[in-house]
Amino acid sequence: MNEAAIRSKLVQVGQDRLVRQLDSLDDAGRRRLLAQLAALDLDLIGRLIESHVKRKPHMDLPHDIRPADSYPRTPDNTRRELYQRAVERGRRLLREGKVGAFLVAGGQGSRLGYEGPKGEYPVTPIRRKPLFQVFAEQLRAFGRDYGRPIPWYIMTSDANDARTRAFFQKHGHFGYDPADIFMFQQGMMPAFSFEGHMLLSEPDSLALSPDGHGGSLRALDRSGALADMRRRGVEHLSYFQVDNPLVHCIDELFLGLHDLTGSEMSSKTIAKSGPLEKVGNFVVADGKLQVIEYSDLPETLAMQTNADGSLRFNAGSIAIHALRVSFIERLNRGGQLQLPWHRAEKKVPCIDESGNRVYPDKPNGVKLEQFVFDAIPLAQNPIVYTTDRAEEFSPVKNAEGVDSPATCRRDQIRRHARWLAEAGVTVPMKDGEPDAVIEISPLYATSAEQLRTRRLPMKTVAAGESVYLE
Ligand code: UD2
Repeated sequence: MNEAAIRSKLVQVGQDRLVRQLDSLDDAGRRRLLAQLAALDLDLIGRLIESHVKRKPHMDLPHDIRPADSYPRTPDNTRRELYQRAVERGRRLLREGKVGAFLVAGGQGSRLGYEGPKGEYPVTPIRRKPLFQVFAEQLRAFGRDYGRPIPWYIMTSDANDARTRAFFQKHGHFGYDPADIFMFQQGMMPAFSFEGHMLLSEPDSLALSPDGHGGSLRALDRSGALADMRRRGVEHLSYFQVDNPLVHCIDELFLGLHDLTGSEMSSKTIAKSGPLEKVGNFVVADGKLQVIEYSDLPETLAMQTNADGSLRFNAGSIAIHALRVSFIERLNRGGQLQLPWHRAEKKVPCIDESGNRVYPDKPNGVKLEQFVFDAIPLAQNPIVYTTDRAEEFSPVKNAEGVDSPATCRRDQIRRHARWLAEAGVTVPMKDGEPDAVIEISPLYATSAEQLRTRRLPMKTVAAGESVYLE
């Protein structure tokens, strides 16, 4: 779009203020702001201002909300044979190079208070490996074991792309072949005032933020990542978030179940730690599997219990999915990804109409995001598989308290102590916690099962010892 077209579109969608702002800038500033505007879908933004910014979108809660069924972690008799076939299928997919890994790392991670991409955060207990390295080593281990490197798709955003690339460069891509890494940026959305004006962070810059992890499904298409998958023969993506070093980036059983059941989008669940834990809830709503975010599930439902006292809505979403590439292609057909937009009222530092900087102490604006789990009801045969919190979920989200670096370190040590114990090593305990600091490189073992096949260098860990296995 040329400048005249952008200006007339801005007037059409009620952004006269922005047109006046363009007039007030020098050439360089005007070019900068125009470039940002040209990257936006202004027609869509015009519609969203009416439906989601000036008013809260009317979101009817489905009438009939029931708990969702999920495949158990370990199979009962009726499923034993299915699970065996699923593991075999998962292994075959990996041997045939049909699985790609997909890390979403475009978010701003503001709650942790870490300046910079969250994947840089040093997370492991001994070597202080950054999150990116933990994932890279896991994926390298699977690539090695199955004789095929795993193409790794990494989504960043304008907020952290340059730093993420520089970090990978500086660390030699953590031993990954750069030819197997496809890094791309997600889209951005402007923040709006409650009256529907796009807010400015600088006189020549919109207050932009990433358009939500749901935007990944659009960005995979626009960036050429889907085309790259087609070229390589990748049929499934193993999707995970940047904040959870316990994630099994690749899980043969989960991928195999997903493929065998013809599911287009599969998800992992864990039992919630309590009724109000800040994770999405898997439910069947008006007959369709979907996730209702914790903030949207009415408390009366969240608190409901079964006859035995257990939580009725207990299936938490930990944002681990398997997605069929053909499903993502289908969602993008026609050029518009049809996922709902979620509205959040936020404090947005900005420049006001008279050019003053404003640092609000209460929400002054609206941000809009799409969520990846909203694709589940659009998928054929979506399934949910139950995993174990201790094995697979301990994210770093907050500087302190729950889901903090301290709890994540503790949970990594607990998991690796348990793996060692299962492999026959005596691990000292004190007050119910391992009395040692233990870290196992994914290149040494990606699971308890694999650790049992290694010739371990010790039979016993001494109290207070630091053990790093590589
Ligand atoms: C998310 C889920 C929650 C639960 C929890 C598990 C949502 C709305 N909620 O909560 O249900 O599963 O995770 O840990 O998703 N990201 C992007 N681009 C964006 C926004 C986010 O790449 O525009 C990435 C971000 O880098 C991170 C992940 O998505 O890897 C999660 O983002 P979050 O921290 O905003 O999600 P959270 O903790 O609110």
